[in-house]
Parts: sequence; C-alpha cells; structure tokens
Amino acid sequence: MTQIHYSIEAPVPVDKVILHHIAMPLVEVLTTSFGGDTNQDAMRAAVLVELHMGGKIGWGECVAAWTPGYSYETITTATHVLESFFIPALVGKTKLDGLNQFRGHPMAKTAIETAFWAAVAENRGVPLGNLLTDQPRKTRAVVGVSIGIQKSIDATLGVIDKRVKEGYKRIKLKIKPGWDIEMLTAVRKAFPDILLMADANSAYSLDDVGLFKQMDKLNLLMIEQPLGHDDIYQHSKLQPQLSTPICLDESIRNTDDVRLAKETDAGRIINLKPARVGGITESLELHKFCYESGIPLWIGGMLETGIGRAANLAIASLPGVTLPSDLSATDRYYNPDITNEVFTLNKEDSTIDVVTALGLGVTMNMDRLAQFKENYEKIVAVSA
Ligand code: OSB
Ligand code: MG
Repeated sequence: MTQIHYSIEAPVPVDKVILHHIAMPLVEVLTTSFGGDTNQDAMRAAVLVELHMGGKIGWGECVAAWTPGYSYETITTATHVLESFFIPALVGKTKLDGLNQFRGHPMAKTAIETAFWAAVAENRGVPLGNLLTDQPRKTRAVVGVSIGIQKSIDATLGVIDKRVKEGYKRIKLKIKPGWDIEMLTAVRKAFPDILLMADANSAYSLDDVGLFKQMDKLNLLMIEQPLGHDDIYQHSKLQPQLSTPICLDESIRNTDDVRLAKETDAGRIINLKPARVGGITESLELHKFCYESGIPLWIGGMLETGIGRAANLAIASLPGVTLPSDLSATDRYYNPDITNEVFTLNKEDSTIDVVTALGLGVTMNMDRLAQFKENYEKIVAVSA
C-alpha cells in the first residue's frame, strides 16, 4: 500500500484504545464465489475499536472475517497488528501519521483510523460527515441489496421479489462458474426493468470472455470483479471487449489503482470499500479522484454492524458517489444490531437517511456488546 496523507488532527491526544471481539448472528448467510461460510455458522465476527480521546469515545469496526477469503486479513491478524503496532503508534498522539510506518492490513487500519475520526468529530461536536468535505452532502444515500448464491433459480426469483417489494431498486447477484448466465437470463426475463448487476468475486479468467459477451445482452448495470482479486492487467484485456462496464472491487487497494485502471481501461466503475483502502483518509482521496475524473463510484459493504455502516453512510453522502451503494437496511443483516439505532429503507426512492447526529451518529448498546462478546468467546473456545 502506498503512503496515505493523513491530514486530520485531533484537538487532544488519544488516551487509550480498547478492542472488543464480537460475533453476531447474521439474518442470512451471503454465499459468494469464494465459497464456504466465511462467517462461521452465520456468525459474523468483528473487532470493534473503542478509542478514548479527551473524555469522548470514537468507535471503529474491523470487517476482516474468520478466514482469509475476500481478503488476506482475518480477525486474528487484525488483532495482532492492532495490539502490537497500530494502537501503540497512536496512543498519546493527535495525528494518524504513525500508521504509515506499517504496510498492508487495511481493514485493521481502517478500524482504528475511523475510530480516530469519530472521536475527533465527538470532540468537535459535529457529525462525522461534516469533517469529510466542505461541499454540500447528500441527505439520503441511494442503496441496493446484495443477494448471495441460492439453491435454485426459483429461490433466487423469490428473494429478488421480496427485496423489490421491500423497496430495493438495485439488485446485485453473486455469481460463480455454473451459476451465472442461465440464472441471470432467467432473472432478467422475470424482471425486465430492474437495475441488475452481478458480482463474481474473482471467480473467472480470460478464457470466459464468451460468457461475459453473453452477459452483455442482459442489460446489466455492471459486472463486478470478474477476474483475479489482485489483477488489473487481465481486466484491461476484458473490458474493451464488453459494452457492460466492469466494476472493480478487490483489485482496488488505493487511488493509484484507480488511476491505473482508468489508464488501462480495466474497469469503468469503482466500488469503494473504505475498509479495503485503509480508511476514511484514503477513501476521500479516491473519491476526489473519481469525482474529478468522472468515474462512477459507489460504496461497497462488508456486512458491517451499525458501527461500520454509519461510517460508510457518511462517505456515501459525498457528491461523487453516483451509483447505488451496498448499504442495506439493518434488518437485512442483523436483528438486533449492536447499535441502538437502526437504519431503515426509504421505500419510495431506495435510499437510507444519512446520519446527522454528532460524531459517528450511532450509540453502542452495551448489553448487546456484552452478549456478542460472549458469543465470540464461545466460538473461539470450541474451535481451539
Ligand atoms: O464482494 O461486495 C462484496 C460481503 C462480504 C464480502 C464481499 C462482498 C460482500 C457484499 C456485501 O457484497 C454487501 C453488503 O454489505 O451489503
Ligand atoms: Mg464485490
């Protein structure tokens, strides 16, 4: 990862940082091409960062999973780098520069970096979003829903029907070899007009170009991350052969990757997951580049709890976020969530209200935090 230019400054130093390991029951498992259940028994794990600054607390979330499926990071690697390196580099400091001496581990970095931003917002008595830009922000973020690989095409049509009735106006379907063109064709036939897209999570190769040319006929909004998770070169060989835009997710680790993708025509849409690029600071840089270059952008999701979702929503309120984001209502992920506040879908326009309360804008439910920490301890004890 390239150096991040941290400019945010805290009015007072970081006092201390506490980590919380939690496991939360997911309302439903999101099955993807990288397979398995990266959330053991539908239990999504997370490391929450509680950062104390000037008598206020900022929260951050690490979205690394139990296993290195989507990313090489795991709950365990994140805990290690946070405890051994990132926390000691920030305690007593008013700036984030100390993080730059450490390479990689963007998800762990994001957790503490976001907690720092949230604590600064708390100290200044402003909503986090106000710290992100001087430009007018959206008050509602346009959102869609991500649907995992189902047991059958009929089951898929049923889930889409339910989501469309709930008010989601953009549907993303996970695909993998053997679960692609036939399923997508059936969906398009049943729903001729919905905003539809597919996410392959790196399951294909350039040998599959014929398949993508068939998908070109389905009027998809985009095809997300068809090729290698760390590739830009091969995507640049695929995109010019298609009329459907490729959206890069896994491949984009920072703003320079977007520059490279643009110059090589490797993808024409960017999925920005703040956790994948190392936090809010790099997200702002990447957003600025896309905005100024006219590259369509949306905010991706990692099944965040209310903590991570609130931060992602603040970023989704930026003017350069031009396509529906993977930020669904709380009840699509958790019931209950770890925060007292829930996010609901505005049915009429498929949006979620951007948080306007001070700081991160959500509050931790301490009883549930204790409960979810117990869940985590039980799972770790059983697998030890
Ligand atoms: O590829 O976008 C992805 C969740 C976990 C890992 C990877 C992905 C996803 C999603 C979830 O698609 C989107 C969401 O949080 O709603
Ligand atoms: Mg994706």
